Amino acid sequence: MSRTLIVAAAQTGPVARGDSRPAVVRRLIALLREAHGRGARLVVFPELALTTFFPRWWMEDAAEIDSFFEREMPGPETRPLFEEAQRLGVGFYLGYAELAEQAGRTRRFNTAILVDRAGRIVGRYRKVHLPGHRDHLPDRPYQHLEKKYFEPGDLGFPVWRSMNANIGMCICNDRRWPETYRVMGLQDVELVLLGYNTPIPSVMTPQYDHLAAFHNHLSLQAGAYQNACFVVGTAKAGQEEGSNLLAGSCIIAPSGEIVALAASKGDEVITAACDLDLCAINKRTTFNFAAHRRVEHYRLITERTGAAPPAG
Ligand code: CDT
Repeated sequence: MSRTLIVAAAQTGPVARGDSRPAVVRRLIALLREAHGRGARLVVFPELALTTFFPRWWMEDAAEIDSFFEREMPGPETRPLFEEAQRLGVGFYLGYAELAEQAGRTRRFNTAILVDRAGRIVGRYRKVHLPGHRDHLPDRPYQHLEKKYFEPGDLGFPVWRSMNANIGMCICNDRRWPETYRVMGLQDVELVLLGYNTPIPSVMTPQYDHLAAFHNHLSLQAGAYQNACFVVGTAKAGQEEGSNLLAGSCIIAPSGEIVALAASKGDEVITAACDLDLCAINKRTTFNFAAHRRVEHYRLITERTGAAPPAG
């Protein structure tokens, strides 16, 4: 039986600070319907898809901060997306800001969920590699305060067997780190799903702003090739509250080739027919981990966090 799955990246254009959740959810549903009309059975939405990219602003008022977070998923405003996806028989990835009450403590994460075709949440991922800074830098027109608003994810990089595929998730900056893909590769991942908000100029590396699109694809293509899996990267793109967000949503094959690419900076669906059995080519040969990895030489990867020069 063919394991070809039509997958969609549902890129969105900007979401304004004043856009209501129901209005954003209506946009996501329109994209979901378009993807379904093109045969997609799995749709990937962006990181923090329900709101504007609020970590660009320093905020101190707790109620204002909490207004960007979801306390339940689905909640009354997001349930229509779940219901429509279930009606259409389409699974999806959705990024959002999660407020969780755990062991008597309020915790905030940059989260993505995997929802199966029956509308059940089958996977939850909390962003591990939080970029930016936590201190107030008021001289900048835009900041990148993910380290202030979120805790690092506490769930690792699981892979779920769902929809006849081995599926993993990560979020935005995670895509730049080879460890992200390799931990999932070691669980035989076939599809890595991720959403992103990549502001240009970057607060970290303005020297490389002209290379933002290149670095995006470089990271996604390397992750796919070196771990013999498909990667779906979905942007929130365009001029959002005066900040420019990178577009370039794409679907990458296990060969590392881009097989679908968004052409706009707005709401746009791209699809690819992903033959999941193609993953086996490199999983059995060049990247047959069991045959070729030499873990005795990789200890520094988990023992040391920051780089240190050689002794002497
Ligand atoms: N959202 C997110 O993770 N954005 C980062 C920007 C890094 S610059 C602080 C990214 O990797 O695209």
